[in-house]
Amino acid sequence: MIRRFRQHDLRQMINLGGVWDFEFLGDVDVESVDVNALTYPDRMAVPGAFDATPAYAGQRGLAAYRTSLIFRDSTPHRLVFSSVHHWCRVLVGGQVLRDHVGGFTQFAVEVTAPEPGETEVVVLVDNRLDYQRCPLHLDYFDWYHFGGITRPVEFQRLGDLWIDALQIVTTDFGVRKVQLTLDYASTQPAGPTELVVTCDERVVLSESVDLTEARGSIERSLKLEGSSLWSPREPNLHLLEVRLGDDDWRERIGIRQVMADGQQILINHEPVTLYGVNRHEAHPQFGPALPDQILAADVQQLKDLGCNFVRSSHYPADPRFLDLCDEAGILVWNEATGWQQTVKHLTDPHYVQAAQRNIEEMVAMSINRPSVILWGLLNESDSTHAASRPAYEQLIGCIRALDPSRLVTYASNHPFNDLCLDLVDVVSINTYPGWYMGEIEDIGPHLDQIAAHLDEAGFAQKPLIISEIGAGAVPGWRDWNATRWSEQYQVQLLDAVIRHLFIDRERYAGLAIWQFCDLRSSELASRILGRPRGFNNKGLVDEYRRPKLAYELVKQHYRNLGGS
Ligand code: ADA
Repeated sequence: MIRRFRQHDLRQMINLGGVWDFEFLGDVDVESVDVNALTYPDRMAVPGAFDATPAYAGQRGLAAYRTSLIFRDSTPHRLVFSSVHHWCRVLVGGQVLRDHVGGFTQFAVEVTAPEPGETEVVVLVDNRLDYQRCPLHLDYFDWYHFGGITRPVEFQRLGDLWIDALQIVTTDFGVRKVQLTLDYASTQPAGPTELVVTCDERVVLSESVDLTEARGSIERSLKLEGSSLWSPREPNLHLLEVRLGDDDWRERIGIRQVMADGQQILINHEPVTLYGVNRHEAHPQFGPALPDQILAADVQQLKDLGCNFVRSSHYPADPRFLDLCDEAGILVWNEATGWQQTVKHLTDPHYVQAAQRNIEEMVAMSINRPSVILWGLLNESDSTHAASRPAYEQLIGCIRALDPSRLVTYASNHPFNDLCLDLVDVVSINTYPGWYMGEIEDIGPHLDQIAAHLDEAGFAQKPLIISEIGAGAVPGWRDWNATRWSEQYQVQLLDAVIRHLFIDRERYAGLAIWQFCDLRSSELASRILGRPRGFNNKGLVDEYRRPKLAYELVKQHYRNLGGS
């Protein structure tokens, strides 16, 4: 029996989810805030987005959240924030312990020698769009930047010796071999310590390790004999439990290997075609702070649609969503935060550094998820400029150094003049024929032209994914003329796309339709005038996940094609 969503059994942990004290401070300088003078007149849910609640809708500024903790002893403790939007400062017992830039990624706040007893935790959360403070979230992006403590928060007692990180990579799926890398930390060198690893409760390693340093890494190659492989059709998971001294770390792993071979993507040496959608983590009532029920319901709908693939456009997916994808056998393109970054951003060390940190955090939080087969970055950024290339090289290099076991891609909207496609394993193209340019009958010729150009440009031996394509349909808008914005037009366009890509053609390794659900967009006039209701309406379901006409069409195609 595999228990879910719990990384530790022995480590003392408290989920800090619930209702916290709250005060909205507005457009103030964070350095001028006297935390002791705050009165917290309101209450706010954690996880939650404060500006997805009626009282703070549309507000931008600084907000203060407060709760309290009890330290039972003075050994190191840690607060783990799964995501705060989109800049924050964490204070424990009145002391500033850390600032963090960017939503959608996990970070920890260490309390090394706490005073035993009850202590106040204050999180100053800023949702203003300020490039200097947070270059990862900018006002022109085609999604709304909500603010708040948007994913779960945990309080952990680490004790004197703890496992700091654990990475498990399949090195040879044929003989079920995995490489385990465990980082440990301690208050002082722990000396001889027991290390035990079990797989589905069977001991696969048991030894005494001599920890002569306060921090270090232990690497072991393990053969998990008798275990079954993970694949989209048979997503078999195994529970790996690692115990070091009195601490533990548990991961559900899938034994599988991903590679690109010519135009194909292979899982365990079997070719797989990706039938999928792009998905934002968004809901009118929760913003990006999706409750478990929505996460589970989204995965149900992806399965119902016949998808075997989802792209986490345009930021790292919630680890709880990835857990569900691991179980459902849905392959994931997990993407670092980015949206149409310009040459100016890509040549600015301030931006590139923040983007690299975001990548490091994304990889750390999802490295053990078998569903993740692709790392993505820099959606539709300016890869046509020679000056942008060093940033692509640095960031892609960073991903490869952290995880050579997965494929790397980025969604390009420059199929004819991209200068960085040689850096990736999979070529991915976003294009909107029949919507932003041309008519439905132009779709086939346009896609053929892209594929032919890429093949001639030297990428004939790389898999090709259409990573975005779609049409806006205002929910419920049906029209005799089947004009743009009607649900019928979306049906006609997606029908033409899917028939063109997959019927009698083998060039395409996958498709991610733009998009799964409608979502609130940027409120800049330049954007909103092309976004009826203030929403990007290209969803197969609306923002409340109610299916549009195109849902059934895609479902029929994907199921016939064999998505799931
Ligand atoms: C781009 C972008 C998406 C979305 C889409 C659209 O391709 O990557 O985030 O904005 O266009 O709907 O126009």
